[in-house]
Amino acid sequence: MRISPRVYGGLMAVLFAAPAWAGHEGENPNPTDAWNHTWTEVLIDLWVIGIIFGGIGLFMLWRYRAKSPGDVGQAKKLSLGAVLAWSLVPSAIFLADDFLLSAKGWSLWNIQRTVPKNAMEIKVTGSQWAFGYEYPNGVEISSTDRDEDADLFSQTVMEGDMVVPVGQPIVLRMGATDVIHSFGLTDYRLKEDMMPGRITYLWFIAKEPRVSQVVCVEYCGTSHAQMFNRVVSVPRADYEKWLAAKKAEAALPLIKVAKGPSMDVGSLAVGRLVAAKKN
Ligand SMILES: [Cu+2]
Repeated sequence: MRISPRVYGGLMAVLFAAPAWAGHEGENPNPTDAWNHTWTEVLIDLWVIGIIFGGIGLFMLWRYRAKSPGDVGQAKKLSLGAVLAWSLVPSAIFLADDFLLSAKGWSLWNIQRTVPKNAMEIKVTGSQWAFGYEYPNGVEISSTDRDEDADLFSQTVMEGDMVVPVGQPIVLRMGATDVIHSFGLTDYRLKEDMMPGRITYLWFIAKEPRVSQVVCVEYCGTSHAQMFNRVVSVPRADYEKWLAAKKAEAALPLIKVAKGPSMDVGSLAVGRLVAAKKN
């Protein structure tokens, strides 16, 4: 079977036009959009390549099928040019597309690693088995503040949520106190390890009010599956109100709620809550 240069040209054009169909180039530096965009391109290219090569394979199966039980068939002698073309052209198509996607992945990685100058920093600490957050004004939140029977799909802010303002780039500076954890913010297509003795970071920006789940995505011990909480993005005015309320709550005198030599972060938070309700 001969495939004319025109057909090859057409196939390549379809393959390389695919990224353009997938969206617009470089108009928005929001990493979440960029990750979604690149993933769409990869999927489109996989489909295009799959259909082209699968189609050629199926055509060959049909074209050169055995026509009777004794039909053995004979390999046609190919010229050197045909052998080279059949090996190199498909490889070149694959490789060129791989290089194109790698280059786009590289530019996306640069977006993800370059924190905007106006980003607000939140310190995040992973420990068995909780995420702790510290805001620039000293407010501290822990995922253990969450009620055990809390509705995780609730659309309102609850205890233990990390709350961020919409439209504000947020950079998370992350570490761990014990073993390796990993901060998985799947709605934003983000994941970064949290390690003892090393500070890692990632940044994101919420485009609209929404509730997103954070999960630990590095197995970190018995209660790894309990290590999750929520990132809730709200309009800036609501964020300021929430932050001020948290600041006021933190200033309340602590009352002892746990007997024994030490209180964990959860009991401290409960202590503040109890004090807040009394006032
Ligand atoms: Cu963990």
